[in-house]
Amino acid sequence: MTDITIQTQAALAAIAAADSLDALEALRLDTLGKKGWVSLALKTLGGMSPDERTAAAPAIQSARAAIAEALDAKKAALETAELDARLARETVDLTLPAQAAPKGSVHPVSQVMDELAEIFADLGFAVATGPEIEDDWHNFTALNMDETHPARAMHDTFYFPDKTSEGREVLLRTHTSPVQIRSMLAQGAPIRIIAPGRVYRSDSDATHTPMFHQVEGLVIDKDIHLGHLKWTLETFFKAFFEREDIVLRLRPSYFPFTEPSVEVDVGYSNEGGRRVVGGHGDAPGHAWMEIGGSGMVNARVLEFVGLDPAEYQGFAFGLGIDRIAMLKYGMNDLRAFFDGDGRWLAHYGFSPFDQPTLSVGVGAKA
Ligand code: FA5
Repeated sequence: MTDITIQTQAALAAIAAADSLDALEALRLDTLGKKGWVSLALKTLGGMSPDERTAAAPAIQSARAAIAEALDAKKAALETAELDARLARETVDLTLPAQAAPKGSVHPVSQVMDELAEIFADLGFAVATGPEIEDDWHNFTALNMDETHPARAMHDTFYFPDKTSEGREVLLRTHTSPVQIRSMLAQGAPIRIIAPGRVYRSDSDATHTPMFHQVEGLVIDKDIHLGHLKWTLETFFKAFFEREDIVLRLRPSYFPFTEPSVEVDVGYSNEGGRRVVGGHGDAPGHAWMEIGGSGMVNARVLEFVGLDPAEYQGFAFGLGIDRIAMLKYGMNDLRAFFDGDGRWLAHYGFSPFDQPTLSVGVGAKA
């Protein structure tokens, strides 16, 4: 037997006996590695005469092929064995309680809803809810938008094919205002509620999404006027943004369910590409951002729910929760709210222990 044959047989035996991937790697380096004996032997071919090369080359090349094949086969076998061993070792007992530290976080929208409830509770408001699958009577008609009212078309409504037993259209509520109707019908007056929740419109870009969140506010009592509305919103925003220099602008507007109606804008400035609320929107470097609609509840709405407008009046407002969350926590694309991206949630989410309270602060971030 030639030296090469003896060396090859020894290498093949060592490969067969290797009991770990590390040992196998050491054998690969010894043979086919840059300084391995097979590679060095191959290099000697270059210095041989053509006759010598013809005589020596087949043995070296077949040694290389045999060793490479043996290494590959052994590697695959060792990997399979290792995986089998791991699978046998790492059994999971699904009946055990979770041991890892909690990884979930509270979505900024949920956090802001808790903050809203905390601030408005302090102002004497209760939290009311209503169904997301509504009928057109609560969503439109009782809010003074009859079937032919043009504002119905402006809401880009998602309709269901079926009707209710009373023959009403079924839809995904386009705003939280139907909760005003449901609350007044259930409770009468006086009333002081907020109603946070999901609403739906067929609408999508960086500041509009087909599902978004609003919070409705409703106060009905005797002698309520627009001044109460402005004070309530200003007091809320100062507590919410935790700063005193909040300036609101009430802009005349139109909603069928309020008369007069005002659009609420908040002054902000741009700092390093981030919108920071505070200051007068007309001041240098500042602008106004629309955050909601409001007004005095239309007498026709009070009549729809059986209240006497000569006795009771009130105000209502509807704010975009996602917009105020973006402003407070510095996000710039609304669509990211609903992507379910774990990295976004890890960055912008809140610890479940970070409960907003007025004494500790409604903006504390863990
Ligand atoms: C309304 O929905 C009225 N119901 C508000 C209201 C309530 C007025 C009570 C008077 C009395 P509007 O369509 O303007 O109004 O929506 C209110 C706010 O919701 C907007 O200012 C905005 O902040 C937010 N909003 C509206 N559309 C979207 C959307 N597609 N994505 C995210 N936020 C939105």
